[in-house]
Amino acid sequence: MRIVVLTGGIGGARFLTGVRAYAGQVGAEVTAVVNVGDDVLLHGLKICPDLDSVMYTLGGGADRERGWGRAGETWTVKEELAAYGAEPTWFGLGDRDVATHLVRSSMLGAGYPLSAVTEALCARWQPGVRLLPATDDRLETHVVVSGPDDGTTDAPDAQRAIHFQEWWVRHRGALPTHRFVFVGAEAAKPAAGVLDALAEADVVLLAPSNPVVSVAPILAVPGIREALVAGTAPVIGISPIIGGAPVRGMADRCLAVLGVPCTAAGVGGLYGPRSAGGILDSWLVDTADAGAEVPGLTVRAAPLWMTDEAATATMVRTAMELA
Ligand code: GDP
Ligand code: FO1
Ligand code: CA
Repeated sequence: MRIVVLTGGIGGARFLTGVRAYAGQVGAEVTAVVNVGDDVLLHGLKICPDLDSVMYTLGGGADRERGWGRAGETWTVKEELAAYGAEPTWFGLGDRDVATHLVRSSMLGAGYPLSAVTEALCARWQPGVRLLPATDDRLETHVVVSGPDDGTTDAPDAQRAIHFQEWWVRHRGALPTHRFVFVGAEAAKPAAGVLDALAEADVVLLAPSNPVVSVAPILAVPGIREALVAGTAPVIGISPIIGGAPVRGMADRCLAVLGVPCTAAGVGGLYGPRSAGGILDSWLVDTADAGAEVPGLTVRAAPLWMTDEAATATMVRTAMELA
């Protein structure tokens, strides 16, 4: 049995620990197709937050509390960069984390595609699932905002696009926000292995990741959404929204920008049923949202709190039953 998971960072990484445990019980192979829209080039380094969150979490090296970056991290490089006044100072690169970005950046500079670099990094972390970036091409989520920048602008209401990391980490998503743009998506191609994995999948799971800035940029790569829709594998989504709120992160802000209600039914409707131009066959919601309806979809309720690996594996088993 082959399971493909479309995933973002922290929520997706948690989910994948459960998928890996379930796969171990039933002898399945798992491929995760990971968002790259959060990726950013800073201080000459290529940083891939979602790939790293998944790799560190599955490899046992993540800071569980913070959710991103390495456990046991120190911040000397960050302090030294700040001493030079090197911008941006609002983005924290940990010393251990920097080693990952150095290896990645030098391999990319030598001409290896991101998928091959990810495989090389995973040789150390042994995540137990195959990690594929959605694309090897440059694809970045930018956010069209207005409001004060540095306070000196003559036209404070003018719209401008900033990188997703600046929107989230620097401004905490609090600027007037108009839309998300996946820069480079039109020209991007699915990374090596992605279309084959989807074609050979027995089941496709949409992790309970942020639908707007984690899953949508994956689907924006031409060919991926089409492969999901045309594929024979059932596509089952797991709601990231429980009782009208994201468990953590910025999904509420992102959904508001799209005018989509921050509810399990709202996100299910955003993905939509495959029978009516969407991508889903079934939608799993939390027991707090039992009774949620999405026209055209089989909706089932089960506990969706990913409190530990066992609870998450049970949740995955329920999702697999929907297939
Ligand atoms: P990011 O890329 O680091 O933002 O992580 P993801 O996009 O993969 O996941 C973020 C989403 O995970 C958020 O919208 C949360 O609502 C969701 N999430 C986090 N923990 C849980 C949980 O225990 N259960 C469910 N159902 N969703 C969760
Ligand atoms: N999130 C923060 O809130 N502040 C940071 O300084 C920060 C640095 C950082 C460095 C590497 C990395 O892989 C992730 C990092 N994150 C940081 C998390 C990241 O901004 C977002 O949570 C994700 O991109 C959302 O998926
Ligand atoms: Ca993300």
